[in-house]
Amino acid sequence: MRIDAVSIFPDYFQALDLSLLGKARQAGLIQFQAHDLRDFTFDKHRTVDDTPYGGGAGMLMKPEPWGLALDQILEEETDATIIFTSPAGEVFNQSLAYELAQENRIVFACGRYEGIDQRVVDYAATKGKVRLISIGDYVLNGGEVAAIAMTEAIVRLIPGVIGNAESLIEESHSGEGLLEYPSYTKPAVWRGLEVPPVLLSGNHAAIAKWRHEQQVERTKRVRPDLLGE
Ligand code: 6GU
Repeated sequence: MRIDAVSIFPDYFQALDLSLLGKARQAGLIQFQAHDLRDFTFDKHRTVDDTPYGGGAGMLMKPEPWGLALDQILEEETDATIIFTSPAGEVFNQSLAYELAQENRIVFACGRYEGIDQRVVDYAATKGKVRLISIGDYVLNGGEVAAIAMTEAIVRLIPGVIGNAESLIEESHSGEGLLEYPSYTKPAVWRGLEVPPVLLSGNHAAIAKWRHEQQVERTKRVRPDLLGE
């Protein structure tokens, strides 16, 4: 998979050099390239924003640099998914991460200010599959952190990126739709706090039952919406 991100703060994406994602890139499992939107401007101030037609607060990102950036990044590519990060988009979740992990090419268009001229979205739709995606019901200053979060969630699902594929099955938000159970490691007593005795019992059926009860209890308590309640 190849992922590109267009932003006025491409340095944000240095975070993707680290850890598992960095290893996946070194192993050639993914290619990632960040692009500076200002490289597609021609004026002295490298202007990317302007006032909105019809009035209203704040500045909007102007279309011309976006058009040039998308043309250069996509060239003859017709099969890319172009994701506009937007608090007004569909909400990202694990099933969307699985869906996007099947793609060959993803381009993140990271908006700042009050957003991007709508014609950029309409133009992008002539070049590939467009989606507007939010990472939750709160407002960020720009889409960079959202694009990094989505990239991490997507890339770790690509076969070979996570060494232990089993750890993908048991985690929260996959499979059964329950949150993960609490986990413990050694020592058995730490600062007077004990590991639940069932985990030391060696009784695998009892351990599985306890873990499932913990999952249901935790999910009911903090995320009743996952249970349809
Ligand atoms: Cl994708 N962008 C911005 N600016 N804010 C957000 C978001 C995205 N998702 C949640 N809040």
